[in-house]
Amino acid sequence: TACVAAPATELRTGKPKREEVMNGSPENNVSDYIYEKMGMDLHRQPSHPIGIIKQAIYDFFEARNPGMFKTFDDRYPIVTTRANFDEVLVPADHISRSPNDTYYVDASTVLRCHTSAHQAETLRSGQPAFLVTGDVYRRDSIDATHYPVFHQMEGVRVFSEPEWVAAGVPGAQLAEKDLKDALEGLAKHLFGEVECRWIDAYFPFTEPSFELEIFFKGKWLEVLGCGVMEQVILDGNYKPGHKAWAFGLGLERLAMVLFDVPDIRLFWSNDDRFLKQFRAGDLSARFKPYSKFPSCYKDMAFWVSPQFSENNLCELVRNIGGDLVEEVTCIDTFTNKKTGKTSNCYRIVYRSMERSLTDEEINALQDDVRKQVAEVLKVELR
Ligand code: FA5
Ligand code: MG
Repeated sequence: TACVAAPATELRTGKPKREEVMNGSPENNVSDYIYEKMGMDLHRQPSHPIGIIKQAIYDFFEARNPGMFKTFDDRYPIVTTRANFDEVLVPADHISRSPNDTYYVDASTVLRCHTSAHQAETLRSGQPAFLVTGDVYRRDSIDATHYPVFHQMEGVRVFSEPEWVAAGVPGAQLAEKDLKDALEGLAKHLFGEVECRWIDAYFPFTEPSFELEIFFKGKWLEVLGCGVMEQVILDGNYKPGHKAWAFGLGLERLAMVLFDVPDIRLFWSNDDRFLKQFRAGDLSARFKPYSKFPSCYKDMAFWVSPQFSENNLCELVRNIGGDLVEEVTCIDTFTNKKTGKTSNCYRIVYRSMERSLTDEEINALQDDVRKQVAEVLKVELR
């Protein structure tokens, strides 16, 4: 039953074992594809956009309320249905419990579908204010802003009676005001001026409840859910006579807005062309699109001439290959001691933003490049 103190659970960390996640139980509906994403912990990589945005949010709350929020990044993603649903008052017949919506490990164990699964246990451990970040799993629709694995940050802050007495308002009112102030402040901290709106919402674990939407690429994008915590959760897991707010942020959604990332799948990319665009602590990066199509490179070695310069070469290559040329780099250079002649080897990477290139067209371009480099830059091809 909900809100009765559960026995303390052992805190496990690290990548779950395959046998634990895909255990052959009749209720199990976890696929290999999902299992492979477990333990990747994008939120714990300081230079990944998800890690950067997590840290920026931690920094915001530390600046707003120094020393107040305790942070947790390594809560195990496999939780009981009790933690995921019962303890946050999700009704027995709620759609989110269906195996159509949630990944079950067995009848009473799921891949958490939200970080709210950690609200009750963290309150029971005596924490009055905390931020819990982790990967969450949902069977969900597929589009540019939905993915079956994503990252949430749960925030909870408890208020005691002296605080709302001092503020001269009822506790629930203080909690709601502080919640909205904090989240609007956060939006401003991350995005500067951005169009935001509050939508009335429903969650079983908060009342009243709200969602925050941000205007992004011509549409309103939901970035978080929040509200004043249902009293029975707080009374049963913390102490009676308090009030609290709670929120759950979608980190991918926030990172998409901040870094101008157009597709949620990009966060799972191993491609350096994505990863190298972001640096720990830097909120100013804006994603520059690159092609999804394969590249093809050609190397070309020659003895340089007085007419040769790298810029001349690039100009010539660009004139022939246009936007099909992605990169020109010198991969080797040496000088012959006897003759004093210098040899360079250049690599030309070809790639289209729109299509896969054929061998024939790249060979034709490269032949042209070789011919003109010899004629115009007077180099001696090797
Ligand atoms: C929840 O998960 C609530 N637990 C949030 C909450 C916490 C409310 C505490 C009140 C108090 P929701 O299902 O709306 O709510 O998800 C929260 C956020 O996760 C969304 O606003 C969105 O930013 C993000 N999100 C939801 N589904 C996906 C998805 N498939 N892919 C990427 N992000 C998603
Ligand atoms: Mg929602």
